[in-house]
Amino acid sequence: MTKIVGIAGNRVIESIDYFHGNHVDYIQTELIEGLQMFDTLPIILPIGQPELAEKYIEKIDILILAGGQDVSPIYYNEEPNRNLGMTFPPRDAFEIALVKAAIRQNKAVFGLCRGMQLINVALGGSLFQDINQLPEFKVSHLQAPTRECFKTHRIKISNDSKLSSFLPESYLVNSYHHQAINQLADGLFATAYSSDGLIEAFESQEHRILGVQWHPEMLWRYHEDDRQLFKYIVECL
Ligand SMILES: [Mn+2]
Repeated sequence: MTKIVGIAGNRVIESIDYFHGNHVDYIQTELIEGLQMFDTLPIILPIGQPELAEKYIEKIDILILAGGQDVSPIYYNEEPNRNLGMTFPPRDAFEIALVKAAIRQNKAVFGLCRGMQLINVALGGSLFQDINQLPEFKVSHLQAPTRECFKTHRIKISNDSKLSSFLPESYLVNSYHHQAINQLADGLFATAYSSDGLIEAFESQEHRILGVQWHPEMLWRYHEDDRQLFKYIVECL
């Protein structure tokens, strides 16, 4: 059966000049086309009122949360660190409501990079606002300007995880984050770590949740493993 996949959109705040005075809600083409490899109907959910989340979730089978701005620390009760990047609280509020509604309605939820962090915050966890200020994290998790199609750091995947059913224990990923999971929310289990000890994936036993800290949408054209990840999200999560 064709799965309807709702991808929570981002907004180009700075797009006034390019789009003739208009703001634009969007999602990356690579993410849409990764889903279109399989039997899906991807739709973009424009940023809206949190009160609409339940109705949006009723229309979809799978919720996907993509990358982007830092999650506002307002949502995990911290003051902003001076190295916090751009935040966009209306997106956070809408996506937090979508995650909660998807769990209530037992829909699958997949988050990548910021999306993974957002799920953790929605469920009561917290983030490191800037890992580059913390000397214990020695691995480079911001690989730019190395291109996104190249995998740059290694992670270790737990052998009892969902990911281990199609990925090897020692696995290479790309990396574009300066934030990371700090306190993991109740009900989530870390299933992959970088060699410096950051959580690179989590799942839930109770709910249909998978989060990864890397960007599979930038990799699937080049790496079969990442096509398998999209297949898993669509067919098994
Ligand atoms: Mn990383």
